[in-house]
Amino acid sequence: MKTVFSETQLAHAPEKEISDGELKPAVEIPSRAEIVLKTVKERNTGEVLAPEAFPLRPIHRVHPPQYVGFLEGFWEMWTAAGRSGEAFPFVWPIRSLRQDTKINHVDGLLGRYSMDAGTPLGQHTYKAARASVDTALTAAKLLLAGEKSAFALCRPPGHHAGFDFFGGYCFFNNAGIAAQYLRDNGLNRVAILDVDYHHGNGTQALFYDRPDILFLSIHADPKDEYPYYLGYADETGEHAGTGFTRNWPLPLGTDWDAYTPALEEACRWLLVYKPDAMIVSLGLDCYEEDPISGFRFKSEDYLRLGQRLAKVGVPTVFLMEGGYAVEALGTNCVNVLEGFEG
Ligand code: SP5
Ligand code: ZN
Repeated sequence: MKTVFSETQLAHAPEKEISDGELKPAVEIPSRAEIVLKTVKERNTGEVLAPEAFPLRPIHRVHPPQYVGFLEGFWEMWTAAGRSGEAFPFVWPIRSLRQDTKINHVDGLLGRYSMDAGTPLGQHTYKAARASVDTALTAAKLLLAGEKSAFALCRPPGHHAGFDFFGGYCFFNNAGIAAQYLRDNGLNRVAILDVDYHHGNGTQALFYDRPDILFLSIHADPKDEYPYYLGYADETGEHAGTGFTRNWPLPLGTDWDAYTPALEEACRWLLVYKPDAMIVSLGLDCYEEDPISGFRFKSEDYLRLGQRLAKVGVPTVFLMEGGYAVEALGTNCVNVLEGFEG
């Protein structure tokens, strides 16, 4: 299987993040991608390609120009306001606050376009996030050219980013943009299977009212885990999309045996839906040693995950999302790819 990766994705290099009431060392860091790339090369998974530079058009199919423009112009605005370090939002237009005012101040805009205070924005975030989208789109294009699978070594990740907001270490919704791109290039039905430990709230919301992009997610129960406000079992889509979203929230402590029934159900949905292509939002944070997560996958379980997904028998883009146990990340990720290839 071919891997797509761009060094530009390493330029987003946050130092710290706000979590558990503290400023802590950031966990969504460049070494995550570096170790996966190193393992892909060591284990000869296949050729590694640089992504094509795509125009903004496929991004604008999913995110509005105002949001994209905010991210693009952010650093200039931030430094013009006299700031120099990485930024965190801290005020949001929630219930009872005005939604309709035109905001110009960078602090107001940070809240307008975000969902949490846990996602640092820096000087090179925009260009790294663009490169991450290019990586996803290039992998999708490989499927259109006839490849049976491709690996998009994306970073920063994407599945928490919504229509017009960043959060959860995500800026552009790589999986959503790739899915829409596949639709726009002749595929009728695309499935997204999200196996990141956290619910893919951004991806779900993008396609919640659409039957042409099926969204399936297996994740830690949001009553106990980020993102808290989405990812419950009763969310199954709306309007024309009714029945085309499925969630399997699982308890903290879930191991492979407890995970398998949900995975089997998700695979049955895939068989019924018969997508022309599948995008796997491949978070690796279900791993037992993950520093911010609470599931108990072992490294060999990722091999099993890849084997199971191969049996679905659909052209597949694996697209990296989260996973923060850096030492094991390469092994776990390549285990999925090797499991899939058999
Ligand atoms: C893509 C992705 O995996 N994003 C995850 C974002 C999670 N943000 C919330 C982090 C909260 C960390 N709390 C850790 C508790 C264990 N000490
Ligand atoms: Zn995650």
